[in-house]
Amino acid sequence: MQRRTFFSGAAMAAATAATVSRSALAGLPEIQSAGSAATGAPLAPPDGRGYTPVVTLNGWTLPPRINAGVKEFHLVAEPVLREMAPGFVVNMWGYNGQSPGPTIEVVEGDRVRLFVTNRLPEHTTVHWHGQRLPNGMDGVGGLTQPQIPVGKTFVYEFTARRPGTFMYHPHADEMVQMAMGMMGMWVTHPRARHPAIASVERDFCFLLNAYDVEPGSRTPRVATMLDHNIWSWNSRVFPGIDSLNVRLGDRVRIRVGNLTMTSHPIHLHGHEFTVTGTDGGPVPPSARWPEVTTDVAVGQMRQIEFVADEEGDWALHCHKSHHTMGAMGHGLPTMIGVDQQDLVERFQKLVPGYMAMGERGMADMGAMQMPLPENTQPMMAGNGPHGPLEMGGMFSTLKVRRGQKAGDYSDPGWYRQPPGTQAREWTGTLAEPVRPVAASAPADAPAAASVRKPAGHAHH
Ligand SMILES: [Cu+2]
Repeated sequence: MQRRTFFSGAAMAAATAATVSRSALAGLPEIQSAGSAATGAPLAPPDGRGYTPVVTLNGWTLPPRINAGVKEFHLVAEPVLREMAPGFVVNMWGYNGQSPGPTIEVVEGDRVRLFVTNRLPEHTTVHWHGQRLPNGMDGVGGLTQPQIPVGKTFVYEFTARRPGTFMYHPHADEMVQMAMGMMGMWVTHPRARHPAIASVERDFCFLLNAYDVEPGSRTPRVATMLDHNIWSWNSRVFPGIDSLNVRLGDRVRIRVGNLTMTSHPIHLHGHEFTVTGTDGGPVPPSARWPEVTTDVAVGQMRQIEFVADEEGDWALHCHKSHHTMGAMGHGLPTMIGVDQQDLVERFQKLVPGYMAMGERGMADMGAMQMPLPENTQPMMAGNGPHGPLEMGGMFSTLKVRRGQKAGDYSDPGWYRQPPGTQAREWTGTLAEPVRPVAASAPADAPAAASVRKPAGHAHH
């Protein structure tokens, strides 16, 4: 088998269209592997059927081999190195060179054959989350099939019966294999115009995933149940997550799947959206309502849509604020208002370069060049056009530009706001605050408001 490095969607599409001999079709489809965490170009429909292909953030779409009308894919489960952000590389398990694995993109009614080769050090399976399929193709090790042993290849085959957004992941030693990054997305486009599925100009997808990577280490801790410290989209953390670049007026769809162990309220600035689809399929238009945040629970998928009709750089992020942070010590105390100067001087005698954290909040940490253990993503990172962004984890931007060309997904750079449209300092004199006069207060009223707190938690 030949191994090839993935370069671009266009190159892949060309490779797919190349003539393949009949004897070659009897063998396994060649292994296609991604060498980097760059966002791959959308893969033009390989059989000429019209749909807007998806763009997988910091991921790519696996080109099929078409064999007598069947779309064939070859997934290789294997250890990979994933660069989660520039300079932060983690040992993971994934598919075809990356975690997550490549996106599988087909059309409703397509016959699909998936070869899965196991190059992990233990057995695995692939479960096709959300799909209608014969029971024996559901990929639950022990229940619907024997596990795929180390070194072996299994074949899954079924018809993509309903359009929608799906995920794939192992149903074998799941806690370990998903904690190590084994997952991917699957998009099935409708075969014809569908009353509940709009055609869009931009279609993005990504998975929410989470890891527990101890600062200074390179391998996720697989026994962590809830207390993960790296919150990622497609195994990338801000500022390593690419922006979603669209043209002003585009109808945009974003498909978000959650394979972490907690829910993520995904929030978009500057626009309202509707949830147009879930794992169960398209939401009937009469059942939709506007939102600016949608919670994506564990094991769920949410598909949101909106018209990008406001120019600018709009934040798109999880609204749990610790999910937009990088790794931090779990025991970090709140130090706001605590004068640490005396302590700092004493510590600096013992630990040269010691810095106090958080006396005025934690914003200083975004600008500080704190010495960090090797291979550790800072808690807050990234610089914008107006200073440090003080973000990490599940954060990116929707960049809406008048001048973005149709089909151009490249980053247009930072938005230049028209003069007079940005928040600015007010330089007048500050008046004394006006306080109400308590002239008619009863004589026995307390002089100042007081709050009595319960002495313990026993009374709650
Ligand atoms: Cu979150």
